[in-house]
Amino acid sequence: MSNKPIVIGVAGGTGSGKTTVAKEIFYQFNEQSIVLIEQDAYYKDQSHLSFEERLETNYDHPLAFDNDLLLEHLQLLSSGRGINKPVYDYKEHTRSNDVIVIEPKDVIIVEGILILEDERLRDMMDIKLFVDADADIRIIRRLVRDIEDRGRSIESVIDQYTSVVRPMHLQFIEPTKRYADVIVPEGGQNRVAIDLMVTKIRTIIEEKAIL
Ligand code: UZR
Ligand code: MG
Repeated sequence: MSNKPIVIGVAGGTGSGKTTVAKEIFYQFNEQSIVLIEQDAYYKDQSHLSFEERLETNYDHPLAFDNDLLLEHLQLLSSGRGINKPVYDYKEHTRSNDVIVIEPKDVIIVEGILILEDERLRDMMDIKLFVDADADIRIIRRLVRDIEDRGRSIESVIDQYTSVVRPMHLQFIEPTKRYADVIVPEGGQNRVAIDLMVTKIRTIIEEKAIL
């Protein structure tokens, strides 16, 4: 890999299908040439807080993320150096002691609810996507996922959604749609949008190879 990598941002609200879109793009490329970085991995280290204090954190607020570290890592990858990607422990609500070593690649996909909120991150991206889905579909997906995968109760998911997730979405996530190059409706199901993205990325890679 000789040239600067292509950085693609995939934003969108919870349950919008952004992780699916990011993975669908990811799987179309050779693992040697692409890497997927989840903003979730860059939730701030909270090891200095007690477990009870960590439960009080607003995880849908821009300040919950260590964007300085994410930016530094994107810059390192862009300059051809590897990174130690942090691993977030959802059970303990803090950064774990593990890291994942990531070598530089041709294509970097950055995926997360608030990746378009930080101007410094936006400036790193060549293509910015906002995956869109109606709020009723998103809450249904979130309910199923949190109950099945995270052992939450219906009441706790609804309570968290109405008190935190929804207001933060309206205040911080939805407004970042304006920064997107492409708005993708019906996220993971949208084959046309995914194929268009893959074609576009391949074109950029080929152009860079010729330069
Ligand atoms: P997606 N989140 C947790 O539930 N627990 C944590 O420790 C850290 C994050 C949730 C976060 C946000 N909110 O809505 C969601 N809360 O992960 C973002 N509360 O992830 O886009 O995949 O839904
Ligand atoms: Mg996700």
